[in-house]
Amino acid sequence: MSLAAVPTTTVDPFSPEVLADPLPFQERLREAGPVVYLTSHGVHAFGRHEQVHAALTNWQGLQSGAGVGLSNFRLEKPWRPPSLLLESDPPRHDAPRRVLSAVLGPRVLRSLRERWSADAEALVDEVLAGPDEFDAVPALAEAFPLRVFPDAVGLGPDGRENLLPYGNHLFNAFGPANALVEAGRPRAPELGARVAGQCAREALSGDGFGAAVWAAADRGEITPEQAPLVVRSLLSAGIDTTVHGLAAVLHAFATHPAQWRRLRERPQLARVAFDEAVRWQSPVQTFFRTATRDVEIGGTVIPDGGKVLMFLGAANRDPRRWADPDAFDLGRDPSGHVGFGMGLHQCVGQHVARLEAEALLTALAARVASIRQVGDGERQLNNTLRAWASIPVRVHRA
Ligand code: OVM
Repeated sequence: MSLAAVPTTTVDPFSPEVLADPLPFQERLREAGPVVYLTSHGVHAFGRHEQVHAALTNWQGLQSGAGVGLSNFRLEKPWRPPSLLLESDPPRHDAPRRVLSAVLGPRVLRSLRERWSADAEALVDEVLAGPDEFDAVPALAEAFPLRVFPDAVGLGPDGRENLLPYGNHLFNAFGPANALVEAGRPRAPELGARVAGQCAREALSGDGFGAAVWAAADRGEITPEQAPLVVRSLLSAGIDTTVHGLAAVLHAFATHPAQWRRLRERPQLARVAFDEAVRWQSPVQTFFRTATRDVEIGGTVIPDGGKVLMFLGAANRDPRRWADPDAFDLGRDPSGHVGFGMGLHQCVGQHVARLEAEALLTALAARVASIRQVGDGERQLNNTLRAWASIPVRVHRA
């Protein structure tokens, strides 16, 4: 183990300047060393693929149960009851994970494929019936997940407008208590209560993901107390992530016309295109872990109880791991990216996300000869998400 001092930086990665344009900071972080100490928050950070991967797969040494944001649940009260999946460790993590993994398994997704393809075709036809120029964020990236996912969970018609504001605050709350968190705080208790209400058995239809979670409780696979929190994970992790994942792939194609032509020639590339966009934009940029003991990563000892910050987005553009990392390229194999995490906690809904993306991209590719971004668009600043408020595009119908 090297005794060299750990490089430090005073830059705050959650400042508005870095959130608006995180790539220059992430490059400096990677080049500074395998581990960098952030004086702004008193945490060690990883920007290289090797150390981010090592941290994600070391659940024994780096726990999630003390929170995957900056806040240490050993010392501070969480703003909401902790997630049984995201913010928990084996063995308590495993039953909820098994249940949700089965609920979102291949058999269920096969049954959704046809319906979601038809839904995507209908949405794209509606959008194309309007002006050639439109904002792809509300029209497609938000509209499609909001059209299919709450129905698949089995939510009632009321209260769906709370899902995006809830998710936006949740993902901000993983970061430091900065202005983004302060802005969301007034509504947080109300949004938390409304979303919790939507997780009750009585609030859910009999045939969705939510009912399937409750059925697992009836079979004794999880307790009835756990069921609403497992449903809450669907509503927490399943909306903003897919909205900004779809925004990422739409932005990618709208700025890479040759790649769009390639997708049109081979629509089977839709799935790899989505993963490549998740690598390239990394809609979920960062998560923290907490050291359960003194643990060595990249030649540095993280002290027991110390928080570490994993830059998924930086790892996904690490030139040590990827050739030409800044290129959005349907010809590369993006597998091994950490945009869905890695290891024990790797995104349990990733197949749902891919199915949504495949349905939407396939419908678009069949109907849209060209899609070009007109103007820079507008980012939506968030402490965790690399998000879009607006992506203006012009399309030509096929
Ligand atoms: C959860 C949860 C919330 C946000 C994100 C996430 C990316 C999970 O409540 O389980 O995974």
